[in-house]
Amino acid sequence: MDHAFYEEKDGIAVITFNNPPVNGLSHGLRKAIVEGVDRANNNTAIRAIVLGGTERAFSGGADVTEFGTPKAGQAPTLRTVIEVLEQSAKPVVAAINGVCLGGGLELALGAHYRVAAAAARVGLPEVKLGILPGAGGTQRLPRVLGLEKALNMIVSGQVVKAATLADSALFDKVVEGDPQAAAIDFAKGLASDVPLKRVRDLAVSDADADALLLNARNAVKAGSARFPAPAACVEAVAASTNMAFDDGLAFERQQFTQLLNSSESLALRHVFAAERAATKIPDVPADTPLRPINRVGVIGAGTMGGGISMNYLNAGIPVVLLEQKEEALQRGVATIRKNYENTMKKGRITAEQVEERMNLLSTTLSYDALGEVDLVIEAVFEDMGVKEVVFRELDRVIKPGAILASNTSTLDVDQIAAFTKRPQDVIGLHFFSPANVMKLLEIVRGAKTAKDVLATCIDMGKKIGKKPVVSGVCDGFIGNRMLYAYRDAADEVMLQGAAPSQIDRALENFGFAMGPYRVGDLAGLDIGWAIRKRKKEADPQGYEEVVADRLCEAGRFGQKTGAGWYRYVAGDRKPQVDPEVENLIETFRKEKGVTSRKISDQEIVERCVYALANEGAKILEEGIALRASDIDIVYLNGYGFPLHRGGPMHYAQQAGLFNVVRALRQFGATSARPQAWQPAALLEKHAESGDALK
Ligand code: 3H9
Repeated sequence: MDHAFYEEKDGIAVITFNNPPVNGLSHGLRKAIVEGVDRANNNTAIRAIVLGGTERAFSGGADVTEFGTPKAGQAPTLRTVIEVLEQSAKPVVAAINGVCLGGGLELALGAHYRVAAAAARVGLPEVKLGILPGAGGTQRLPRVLGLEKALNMIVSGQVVKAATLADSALFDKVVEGDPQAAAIDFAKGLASDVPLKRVRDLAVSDADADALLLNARNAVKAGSARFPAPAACVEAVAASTNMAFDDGLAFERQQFTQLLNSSESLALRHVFAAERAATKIPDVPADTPLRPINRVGVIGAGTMGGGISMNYLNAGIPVVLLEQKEEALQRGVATIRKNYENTMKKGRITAEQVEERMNLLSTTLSYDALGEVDLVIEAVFEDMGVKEVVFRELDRVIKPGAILASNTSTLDVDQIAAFTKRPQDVIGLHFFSPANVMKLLEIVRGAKTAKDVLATCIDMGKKIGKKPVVSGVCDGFIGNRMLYAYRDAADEVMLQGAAPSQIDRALENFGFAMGPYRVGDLAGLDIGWAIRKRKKEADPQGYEEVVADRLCEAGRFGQKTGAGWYRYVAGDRKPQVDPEVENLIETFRKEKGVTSRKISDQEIVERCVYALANEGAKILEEGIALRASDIDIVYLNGYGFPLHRGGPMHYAQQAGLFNVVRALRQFGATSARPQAWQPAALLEKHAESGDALK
């Protein structure tokens, strides 16, 4: 493939990048740019060089797929390409359209002149991948934007429209429409006897530099234990103010290399690729025609139904909300309004936006009002009998071709689909509470779900700002099924001697937003108790009692009753360790014949996180999840797994699958439920071969 096209137009050499989808600066493209510039410089008929990309992208930056491969460092490196531009005897003009990010912007900063489309989007988002701009961006951007603006952009990774920077030295010209024609005109108008402009020759001057840098250092301090990149960005930009240009470049380079090899950057880059992979389904072609979603019906105006509705209202899609009783409907609508008004008070939306969104919401008590919706999502009580009534009604009233979705978190979507005469149109859309906030959307593909229904739901999920992940049908789907394994692992280590507070602390230090017992107290322990009581009734002999049963028997349902795994002082959500709970657990241990032992935080983390990864591997080998990285997306966006660890499967991979399997076997050897620790066959296979889980 030609990575760039070279043309000559009226004495101007035009080099057009051709590396779809976003002109990532791969080895092939880097080489093609240098060859083009050399060719132009060797041709006496050429006066100037114009570099550009496509309408979509000047360049999305360094080719992230090359990271960690020999190609990344293969000559010419991006730094060399930039030097070649800067030292070109003939003027180089960058014509910037679409996105111009990271290495793409660094490349443009190596040109002598820059002409941009007003709508082009520019930025140095490297920090979001856990690195910093490594091809001179931290030294050159402050020279054209000034210290403050450049510092903010580099530390935040913010991407802005070229029009907003039209007055800065970043651009020589900002135009409406096609920047290439404008860049060619600009190049033709350049006088031949004027010395070429080089960004490296500009000074970074800011009287407040010390104060700005101090502020920036303070701002990034808190997060730097988990994410070192923002602090490194500040130091690299600081170097632009107090080092000679080439020394600044060398400092930036050293910081870049260090970050590139950090586990945080590896995790963030994994997540970048994982998010994009998750929406691709091998047997569903990318060009599958989508069904239109112009109107949505939601059944149930409780917390879940209300939150789900808000996603569509936010995206400008009208919603019809259905309830059985007028009172419940009014309560649901009032909650939605209150949520919007709270967002407005925080200044995130305007009063007009609140009204606009509320005007898109209509309500009904009758299924017959749902005839015209394109998608209906039920969020009613989690009981198969109730779902049956709802789906039979929906099948009666919903127009042909509309999508029928259940928000079930555990029930069998195939069984639900069988209540209708159109199982091909039925799918699970598992939103996470609060549904208007949480990013995860588990899309449950039934055995008969049509491909275009799946493709439409993935696309719709992206449009409403969710991270969609496809799951097959099983109890708990991907996320909750793994959660059972995680909680069981926590309960087992508690039984062996760890206090709930130690378990929570260990997992919070690992990076979870909240440990499992604090989560339990927040969510309420009575819900799980009710489920367990039903199980016990159904199978008294097979039922295995847990400590949580004792808490509930004592009326300790969590925060709402002032006591659960912890004690709470009225009006304060801060958990207090409660000796009563410790006694209760110790009694339970004695009854079970367990002598408690001292357990390290590391063991707690390994047990809980490896239990997640092991269940994840079973889900993968059963084909419930399509990829290991899909499981990571589920855990990062729905279950508070720490981002800098990249998800449970990525974490296990980094820990070494051999080590994980070995630990699972050890945990199983001392467990009262050894089968729960049986390593997944897939984990064993990969531990043996050393191949990465895919
Ligand atoms: C860097 O530059 C380091 C330098 O400072 C130093 C070097 C020494 N490379 O997001 P989308 C692919 S670090 C290769 O779905 P959108 C992406 O995987 C880099 N491929 O579309 C996807 O592929 P597929 C700094 C890339 O329109 C397709 O493009 N740059 C790259 O919503 C479409 O992506 C960044 O951090 C890349 N750099 O958004 C920018 N970027 O179709 C990261 C994207 O096979 N990228 N792809 O799934 C983005 O922010 C967005 O992808 C972008 C497009 C705004 C470009």
